[in-house]
Amino acid sequence: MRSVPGAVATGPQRSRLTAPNPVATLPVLSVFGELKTMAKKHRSKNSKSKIRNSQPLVAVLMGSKSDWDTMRAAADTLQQFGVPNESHVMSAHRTPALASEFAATAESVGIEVIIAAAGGAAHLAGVIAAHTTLPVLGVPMKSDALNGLDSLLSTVQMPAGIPVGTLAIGKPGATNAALLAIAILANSRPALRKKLREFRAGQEKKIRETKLD
Ligand code: RP5
Repeated sequence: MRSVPGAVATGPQRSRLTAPNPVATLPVLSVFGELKTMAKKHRSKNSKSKIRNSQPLVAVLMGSKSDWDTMRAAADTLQQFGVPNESHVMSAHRTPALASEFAATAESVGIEVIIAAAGGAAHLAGVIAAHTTLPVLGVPMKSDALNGLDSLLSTVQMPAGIPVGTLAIGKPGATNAALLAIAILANSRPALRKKLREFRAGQEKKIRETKLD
């Protein structure tokens, strides 16, 4: 076993990405049978969640560790609502096989929503969405060159057929991606719906009670 270059796990699932390099071991990326077998073996050895003994329901993916400062807002929000989640770095262009493999097998391991963040020519969310019918929420990262406008357009402008629900650029988008993931999960989880309502009520109370100097 060795680390996959450019795919360092961030957060709770650090060990999950120390799989054999799929690029090296799989000559044909579209052989999903093989990919699935490999991913299943890998996941069964690395099934820890940030919330103990819980199967992650949301995966937070990002193209680079440099995105983590922003994307920890998504992981923290999920954590705040008690939603089991996992965070990983994987890239559509630097680790294409790993990204495809993760997306193609996510549903079979219990993931229900995938959040995918990337910057620049940001195609991670689109590539992930291409390999799964799970809802994929894209978060455009603020970029140095164009302040995130490049990331936004690359993520949001999916041609008809493969949707990516795109949130705002940067931290607001990261937080809202988590809240939207929670709203999706809450459709079949009344306790989560209740928490979401309480969260909204808390926000409302804060604004109503705001006094200016
Ligand atoms: C994208 O390129 C990443 O999502 C990141 O936002 C951007 C820059 O990556 P680094 O050069 O910082 O690794 O793939």
